[in-house]
Amino acid sequence: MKTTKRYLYPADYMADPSVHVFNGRIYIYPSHDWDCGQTENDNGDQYVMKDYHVLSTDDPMNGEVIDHGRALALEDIPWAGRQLWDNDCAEKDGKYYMYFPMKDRNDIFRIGVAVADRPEGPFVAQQDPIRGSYSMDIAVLKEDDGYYLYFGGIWGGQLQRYKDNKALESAYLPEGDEPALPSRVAKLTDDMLQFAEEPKPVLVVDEDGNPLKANDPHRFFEASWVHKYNGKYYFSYSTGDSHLLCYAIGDNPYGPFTYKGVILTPVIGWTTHHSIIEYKGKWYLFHHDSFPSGGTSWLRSLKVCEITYNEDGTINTIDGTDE
Ligand code: FUB
Repeated sequence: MKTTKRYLYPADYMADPSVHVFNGRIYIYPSHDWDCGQTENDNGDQYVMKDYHVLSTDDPMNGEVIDHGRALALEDIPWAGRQLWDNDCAEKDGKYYMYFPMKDRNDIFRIGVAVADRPEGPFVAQQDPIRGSYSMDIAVLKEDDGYYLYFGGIWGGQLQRYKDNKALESAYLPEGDEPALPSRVAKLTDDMLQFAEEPKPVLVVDEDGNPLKANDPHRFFEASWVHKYNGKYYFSYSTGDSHLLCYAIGDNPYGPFTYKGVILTPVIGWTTHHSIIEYKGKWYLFHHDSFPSGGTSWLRSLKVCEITYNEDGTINTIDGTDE
């Protein structure tokens, strides 16, 4: 369906919005795109982000959106290589923990943690990445029994280089009827700085309980997000090369999640990436497209629109293009 959408911050190129409500206000944790002059490739070398800004608002469709400025920069991260991709933030006991993927000096994605006293930062990075972390695209779910960190993405996201949380000698990307590579989830330690357990696969299955296959255009590619609605867990994600945002429903943070449908049809630009929150009784999809940059896939603009549910808990599909 067509719906009213808003470009949230036309003054700058930003993407991959992870959104949370802290102290009654919406805080947006995006990637910060810039025109790096790189040629586009499947490894994502054109996404060479160097810092993070935090935005906030108290009215997503109409209110002022404030850019709180640089919250964390590459040069302030002790283990920095390159490419600050999709981050997320969680609050615990009045402290704010930013989780960010970045390539280390060997060009391997790891997940770092940076800590702040306020949701907008500034954030101070830990000396080293999370032990045993790999790949990218972070989302954190806060539950009564702790915090769950979701991560992973294929192709440039490097997930195909791992099996059972160990690096493979040669990357292996499933094909055809083989089960698709799943996202991963791990609970965090009480101090929020490490994995408290071995990461587990996040299975997306069909109505018969079979994992979606590698050749299914609805299979997981990157951009995990989890929200709760009516006591159920909604795992949503990008399908990458088929350019959809899809979702699946489960009974707990680990899944399995049963595939339910498409949230957003393809947008202008190669990537699609999002988060979903409830604010003041309405549900919002934050995402991005490359329409304002004329389709340049690494110059993306943040957007927001409302989403609606049907009585059975399914989400009404939104058109990714507006015209
Ligand atoms: O922004 C860089 C990468 O592009 C993200 O990590 C992916 O989800 C895609 O949006």
